[in-house]
Amino acid sequence: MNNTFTEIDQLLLRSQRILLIGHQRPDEDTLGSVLSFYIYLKLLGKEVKMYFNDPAPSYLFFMPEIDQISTDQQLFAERYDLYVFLDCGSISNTRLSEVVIQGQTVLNIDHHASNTNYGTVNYVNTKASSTCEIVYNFFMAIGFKVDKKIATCLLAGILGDTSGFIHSTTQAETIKIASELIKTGIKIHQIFNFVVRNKTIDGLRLWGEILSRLRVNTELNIAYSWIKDTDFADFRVQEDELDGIANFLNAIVDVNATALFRISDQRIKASWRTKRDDIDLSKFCGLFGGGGHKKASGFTLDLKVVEQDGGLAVAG
Ligand SMILES: [Mn+2]
Repeated sequence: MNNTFTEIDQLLLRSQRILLIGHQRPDEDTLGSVLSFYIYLKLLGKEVKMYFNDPAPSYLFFMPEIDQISTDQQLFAERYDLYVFLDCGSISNTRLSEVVIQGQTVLNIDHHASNTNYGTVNYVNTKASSTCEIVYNFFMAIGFKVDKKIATCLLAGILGDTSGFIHSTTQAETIKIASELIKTGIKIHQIFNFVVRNKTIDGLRLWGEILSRLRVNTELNIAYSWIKDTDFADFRVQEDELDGIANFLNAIVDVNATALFRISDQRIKASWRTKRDDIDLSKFCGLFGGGGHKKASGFTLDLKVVEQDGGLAVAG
């Protein structure tokens, strides 16, 4: 059961020391929602900090206040009145141990289908295009007028999670919200350039290599490709250059789903996408301890996988 925006408002107002937490390998949506909460709570005179397991990708450095985020676990040596999780389907998706927040007041705001309502106070809307869309609706509900800085954060999150309004999660409401955000004076094409059109030549060459590896599992009618740890050194690119490639693979017609595997020494991380309405990847990935959205989900397994006969095979 969801709490109300009024209850969330009251919880924030009566908390003084607040820690905002986003998911691992942060994207536009978790950053946009965390940063806009940070700016809002600072305006209220709160003591606020922001924690992520991993640093933000460099192409998102345009986002306001992004230099204030921390990846220092020492933040948890202190106690806070409130721990706010934004865009985190589960605690494990932050890479934090559940112990860290045991017995604490937790606010959970999210749109992942796999969210388990792990908060003390929860607001999960799986129909929202993004957590940023929920945050916008929250600000509207409490009568807070967003400024340009917050609008930049929220629009980046919406553009990121909808890949520029093309995912099935894009509703008329989503575009209406984007339109309201643009009215603050921000430029959608500038944000779009940062979020989507951000590739280097070496980065695109690596995209080409991964596209050339594409295989189809004809039994399951699934297209897949993979990324190796050594690819980044071989092509002299940062890992964040491949952000968005799993969504790009989802352009393939006539397959049930696509998978992009990241193979490391003893580990495989899978990013799944589908365009089909009758497939629930969140449930499927849940079978392997992962989760996400119906049409975009992932999981990680401790498994050694190697290249074999032009495809992938489990080693041993
Ligand atoms: Mn999201």
